[in-house]
Amino acid sequence: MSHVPTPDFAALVSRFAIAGNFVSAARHGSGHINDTYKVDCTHSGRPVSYILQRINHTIFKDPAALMDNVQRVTAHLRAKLQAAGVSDLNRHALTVIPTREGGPVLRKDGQWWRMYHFVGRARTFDKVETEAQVFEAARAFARFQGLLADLPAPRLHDTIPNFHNAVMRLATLRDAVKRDPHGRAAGAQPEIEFVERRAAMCARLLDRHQRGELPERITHNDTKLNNVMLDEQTNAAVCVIDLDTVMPGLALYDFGDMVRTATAAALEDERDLAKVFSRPEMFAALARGYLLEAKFLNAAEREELVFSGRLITLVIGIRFLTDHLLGDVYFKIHRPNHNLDRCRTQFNMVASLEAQADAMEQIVRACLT
Ligand code: ADP
Ligand code: GN1
Ligand code: MG
Repeated sequence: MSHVPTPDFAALVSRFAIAGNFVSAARHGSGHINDTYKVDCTHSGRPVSYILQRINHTIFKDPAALMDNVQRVTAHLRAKLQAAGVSDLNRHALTVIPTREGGPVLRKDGQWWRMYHFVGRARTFDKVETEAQVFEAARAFARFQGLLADLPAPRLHDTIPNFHNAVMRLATLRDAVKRDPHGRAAGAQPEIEFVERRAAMCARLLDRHQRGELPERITHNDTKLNNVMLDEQTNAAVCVIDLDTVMPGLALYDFGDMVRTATAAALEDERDLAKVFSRPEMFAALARGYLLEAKFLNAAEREELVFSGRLITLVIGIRFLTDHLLGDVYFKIHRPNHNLDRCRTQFNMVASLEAQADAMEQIVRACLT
């Protein structure tokens, strides 16, 4: 969406029920999907900040339904945190700022905009630095799943249907290879073959779900590490963010995406593949943090924790590869072949996770006893 001209931020922000006067707005964060800005205002002489986001409505086809989910989820989290005696609720649950008309999202010139309170004195990590950070982040995502377990009906909207459906993602890749609209398949042959050698992995969790062994839960579905904010002083988890994909899913998809991002020794787009591997000490911290909190997991879910890391990493790699073949229409790119580079790191991670699978199973078993 980078072709969209720079918005008139002052005019946009004036349509939301914020306290204070607009001062400035600047691009913020490194998400691949939405356009995110930090908005600085002053209120009674004091600085106050907000997050303003243009929802990517090419990807999220029904932003009104998405915001309905976000409102229900954030209200539920807030009520439960309040009941548990948590103070400073705007910092611990994402808080939607309504428009002046009272709605959760502003429709303007064909774009969809929303605002959140800015979670201050906290930061996100594209690459995690310490085991304490991983432990805290994993606990936060597990707690998030636990707090949402009793969200009242109706079922949340599927903001992106089949989001983690590995069989469907594989079929979409195969179709992209066959059509090859940009002539890029020849240059990605080793990556395509890497996937084909692992095609049988794709149905495993879906089959167990269909057999009733893996239950549907309310899950975050995008638990990469930069979607949880940690206190910049203490590293304590402050707030789970990026709630666009919160919807019914498998708990294992959330655990798997944490394995993919929290244990990676390098950034998602690192070109020096020698630097890309899964760090066992980070996996241990992740398993400890997650399992300390996720007491709700059943036996089948526990059995598949280690596998889920390999699967989700393969699937995200498949999605990067597909987007590369289709001309970079989904993930934001900042250089040529960016999605191919991202795909390569994911497949290196898969290979590293395969090599460490037995050791990882032992770590999980130790956490469970
Ligand atoms: P995307 O879907 O594009 O990943 P996110 O909602 O994750 O968008 O936002 C991108 C980045 O902006 C986050 O990684 C985080 O650093 C920052 N961010 C998002 N929401 C907030 C918030 N409420 N307070 C502070 N920072 C935020
Ligand atoms: C996207 O929105 P962001 O940047 O947190 C993507 C995830 C991928 C991730 C890969 C809605 O996450 O599914 O795992 O990029 N989100 C969506 O970095 O597709
Ligand atoms: Mg994000």
